[in-house]
Amino acid sequence: MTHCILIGAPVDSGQQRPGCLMGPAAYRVARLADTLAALGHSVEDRGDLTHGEIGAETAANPAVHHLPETLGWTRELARAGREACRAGMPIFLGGDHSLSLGSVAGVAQHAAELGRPLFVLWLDAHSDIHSVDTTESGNLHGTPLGYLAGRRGFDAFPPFPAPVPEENICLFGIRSVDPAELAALRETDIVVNDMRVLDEFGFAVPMRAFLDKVRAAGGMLHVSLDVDFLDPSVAPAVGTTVPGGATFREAHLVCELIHESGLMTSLDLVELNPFLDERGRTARMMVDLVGSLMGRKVFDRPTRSG
Ligand code: 4U7
Ligand code: MN
Ligand code: MN
Ligand code: MN
Repeated sequence: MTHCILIGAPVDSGQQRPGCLMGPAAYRVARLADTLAALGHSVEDRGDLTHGEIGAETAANPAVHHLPETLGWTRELARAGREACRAGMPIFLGGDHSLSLGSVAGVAQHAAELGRPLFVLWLDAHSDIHSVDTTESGNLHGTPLGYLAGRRGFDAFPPFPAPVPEENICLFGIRSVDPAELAALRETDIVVNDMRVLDEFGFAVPMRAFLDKVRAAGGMLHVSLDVDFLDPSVAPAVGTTVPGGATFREAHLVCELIHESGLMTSLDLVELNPFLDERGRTARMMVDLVGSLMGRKVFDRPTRSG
């Protein structure tokens, strides 16, 4: 059993469609805490963070918007994340994906203090590897992977505490990559399991390969789950839908494999926009997936991977 620490992060500044700030409330209404408790876990809800004091920083790239607010969130989330890691497993309730600029910074700081390698699994339609300099939309929810991988172009941000080595990062489910992101990815050793790979090999084989690598290294595993990893037909409540995503069962299988590995040490739930939802079904889907990530199964059987 795990001590789960819920951290509400009503971040809305990393993109331009209002509504993600309602995410933490929607997860609570969809009974996230009860779902975890029913699986035998202890749950501590630390409530919602705020971005704290903000400055007047500007970026050279004129497209970038809400930089000071995003920096405020980043500082606050890094602080709260590091603190929560010491007490249990943080589950960050977003909020748009710019929250991972801070959540992973806090987690990385903690892993560095323990002297353990950190691995990051990015479940997303997008690669989110822009920098502040390369983003064309100016939406900073497209940059967190660039920051945590230690890319250039984040001068306005605090230096990332312990950049995650490229080989420790796995993109999973992607199907929308901008030209500048493609150029960046081509230069890295990041494992790119795009939908083309998953169509051919299925979800289980590449997922097990990555989890085996984490286990062999004695690593900690941060999972960042973007709602748009899922196909819009099962998860419509997101501003950046991309067709051809994970089905209901594919997503659950991924979560079940992660649970069986016993490796996950922190989790982001990001990009839910409850204002775009249909009677709460996306919020409930996400809570359901957390159930699978945290041990819900139909039947007990010996597992192949652990
Ligand atoms: B998300 C995009 F142009 N790449 O930079 C951009 F396609 O956190 C999308 O994965 C970013 O939802 C999506 O704006 C960020 C776009
Ligand atoms: Mn996305
Ligand atoms: Mn994302
Ligand atoms: Mn999005």
